[in-house]
Amino acid sequence: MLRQDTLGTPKPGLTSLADPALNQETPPHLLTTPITPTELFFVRNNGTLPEVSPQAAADWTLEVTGCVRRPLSLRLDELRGRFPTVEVTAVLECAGNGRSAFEPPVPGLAWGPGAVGCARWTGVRLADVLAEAGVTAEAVYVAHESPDHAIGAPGQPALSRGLPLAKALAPETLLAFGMNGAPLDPLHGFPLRVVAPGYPGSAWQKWLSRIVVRDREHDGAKMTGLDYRMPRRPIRPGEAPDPSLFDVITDMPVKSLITEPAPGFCTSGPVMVGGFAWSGASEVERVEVSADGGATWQRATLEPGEGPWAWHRFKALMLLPAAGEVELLARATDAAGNAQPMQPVWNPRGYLNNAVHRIRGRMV
Ligand SMILES: Nc1nc2c(c(=O)[nH]1)N[C@H]1C(S)=C(S)[C@@H](COP(=O)(O)O)O[C@H]1N2
Ligand SMILES: [Mo]
Repeated sequence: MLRQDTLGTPKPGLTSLADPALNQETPPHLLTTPITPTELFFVRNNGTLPEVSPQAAADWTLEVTGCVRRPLSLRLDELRGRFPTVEVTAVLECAGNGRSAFEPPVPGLAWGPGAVGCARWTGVRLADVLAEAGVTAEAVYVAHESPDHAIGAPGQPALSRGLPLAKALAPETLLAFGMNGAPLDPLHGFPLRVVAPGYPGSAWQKWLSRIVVRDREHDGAKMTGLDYRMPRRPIRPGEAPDPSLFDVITDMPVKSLITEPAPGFCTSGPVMVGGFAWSGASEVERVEVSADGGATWQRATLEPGEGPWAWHRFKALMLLPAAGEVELLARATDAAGNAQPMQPVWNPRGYLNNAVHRIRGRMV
């Protein structure tokens, strides 16, 4: 089925992380457009890269099994032919985005702020496929399987995650074969991936080959223990974590990213501060910027997003009085009243760092 089983070729211009698997983030100042071009889109692989030839893609089958009345085995052309095609513009953010800012440091990939992008995803609704399979009454969770494996361990899946049934049935959740008007790129899951808008990247299973509908939460690779889970109550560094007090991450928190000016800017006169803001569960309501450490805030203008799951561009023209070093801050607030915290909220695996984004530069 697979032509090759490799680590993949890094994209030029992105920042590669120190890891045996291919992991690259986007320097935020390269994110200049509301739709992130595929060649600039961050890459997160937990293991190998299944490179699927066009022939292998034509033979690719998606199996749907488990708690269903009619197990399915669908080739891609059948999937496309049998269900309506839909397009959703959505932010994809890794749950570990910004992990390198946690203090004290936590294990895991040391992402800066750039493990996020926003693309147009084309596919069929997972709900339509599940309706065809006939989900039974005991179903509560869908599990996703792919052929990528842990590096150096061919028998061991790299990642097998899933979705609570309600999110699997939500109209925004897709089985996608297209990204930004083209077939999915091999690095982004060609020929088929899950698109779960508002949920962490880990829920967006790439190279999807099998869906198992379950009567309980999934327990596949990186579903259990502390993986992609947050403590229900705040936990202090050094405290022994009890996994039974952790929940699987679902909706991503409200967040903003300054994309202009670039860090290390050196300028005079008014400064245009801009970027993007998004929230997994709610609408972004406002973005504010500050140049005095958050003592005072200036409201930025917010553009409408391309649909409810896209990010919003924000812009603010700031008059910065003094010459010298300056730090610019951005803080987004969503319609539910959640605002970004000033400092990351520490947790043992370093997930969901949605602290205000800060960049430093110099006025001359
Ligand atoms: N099969 C498979 N799917 C996967 C992963 C993986 O390692 N294997 N990584 C997940 C994680 S943690 C993230 S953040 C997103 C990243 O998607 P991207 O590489 O298209 O940006 O893919 C998800 N889907
Ligand atoms: Mo991720």
